[in-house]
Amino acid sequence: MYFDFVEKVVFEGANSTNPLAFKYYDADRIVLGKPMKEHLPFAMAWWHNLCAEGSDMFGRGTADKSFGETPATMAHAKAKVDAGFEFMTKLGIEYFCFHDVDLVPESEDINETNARLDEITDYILEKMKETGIKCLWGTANMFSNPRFMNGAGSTNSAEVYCFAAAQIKKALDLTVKLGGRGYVFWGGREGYESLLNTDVKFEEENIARLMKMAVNYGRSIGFDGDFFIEPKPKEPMKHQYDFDAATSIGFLRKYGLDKDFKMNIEANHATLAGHSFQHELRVSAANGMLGSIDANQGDLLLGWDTDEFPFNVYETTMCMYEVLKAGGMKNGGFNFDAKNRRPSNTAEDMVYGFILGMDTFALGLLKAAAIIEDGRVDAFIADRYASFGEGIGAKIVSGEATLEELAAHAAELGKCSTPGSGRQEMLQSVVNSILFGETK
Ligand code: XUL
Ligand code: CO
Repeated sequence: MYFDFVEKVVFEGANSTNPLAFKYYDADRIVLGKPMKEHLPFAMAWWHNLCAEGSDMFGRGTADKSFGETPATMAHAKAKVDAGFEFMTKLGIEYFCFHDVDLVPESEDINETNARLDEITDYILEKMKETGIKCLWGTANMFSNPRFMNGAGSTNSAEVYCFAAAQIKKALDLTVKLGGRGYVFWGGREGYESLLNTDVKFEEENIARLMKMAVNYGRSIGFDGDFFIEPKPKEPMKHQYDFDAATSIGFLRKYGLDKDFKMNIEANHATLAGHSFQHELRVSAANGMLGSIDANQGDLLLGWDTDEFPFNVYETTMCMYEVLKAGGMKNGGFNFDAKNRRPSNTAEDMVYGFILGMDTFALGLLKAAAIIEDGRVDAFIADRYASFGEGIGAKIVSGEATLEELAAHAAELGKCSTPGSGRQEMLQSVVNSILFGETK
């Protein structure tokens, strides 16, 4: 037992002052016809929760994640599994996400690493059977090992490319073994620092070839979930190819990968790209590609990926509004790709981080449902485009209109009427009143 200070984190309601209780996340509460836990399939990110010790560029870690064993041993890898399952069970988290090398210490020899991965996933499978906890998605870490310094799919070295392929193949095997519903490509080093040494066209083609091979292999071993691209504009590279959702969707379509892939949208990556979280979700949903979410929050005053636990209810409300409008996520979930701040270095802080994140998303869900039930925002949007529901507008939408016909229509009118107010401030007031209601 690593988290022996808590038996189980339970829902106590908004008035509770117990820091180890949920204030808003009430797993079985029905919202818009289904329980909160089905709207919000939360996942624990193995890397942040069980591996990251809070080191940064200026200093070593502050949190002890040894879980009673010597780091970089298989005993430690197993202790992480024990701690992780205890943590998820106590918080009611039903899924986890992993990179290959989060699970075991990486050896110099990939064959040895793979043998360790086989051993640890046998152990994880046992724990999954005991607890009912499931795997949301798996991925291969193709950015930490020095061999990936010039990229993985975008590397200049055919040998490195083969190691990337080998890691993807193994990570897909493990994802299928653990019943994962998704497989993620986050292109950490798939980008460039300087165009003076980079063949962009070639690198993008090579990334697409690797993804195609992954799809073919995944399908051949029975993986019927979704492949996800997780867009991010920069960091670690100056420029990353999967800049944002629109760029990634264009890339997938160009290479015929759009039927197998969807987006895994991370809040902090959206803001790094100069977009809102909601924008990235909307663009994905509008293209039928809203797949999964990396649930965190950035700091707009900083230009890097701070991966904070989300506390901004306005943001999660708008996120959940998009998710509800898109009809939920099929194979996706809400993966807390988030870490405690460096000075929050105790086991209690790990639990507080998840309570904060889960409560913030639960509140967002409740408020988004309230916006939808209130109906004013949706009615305004529907009405805003009403001129395309009849007459010449309907003809435009049906695709039958010609440019000449529309020009003739304009000529007949002579003067154009105003298109109607956008009413932004009124709508923002509506949202505020739904969010905050009456105050004491
Ligand atoms: C990095 C990031 C990754 C991916 C998985 O910014 O978000 O942890 O989620 O590789
Ligand atoms: Co992420």
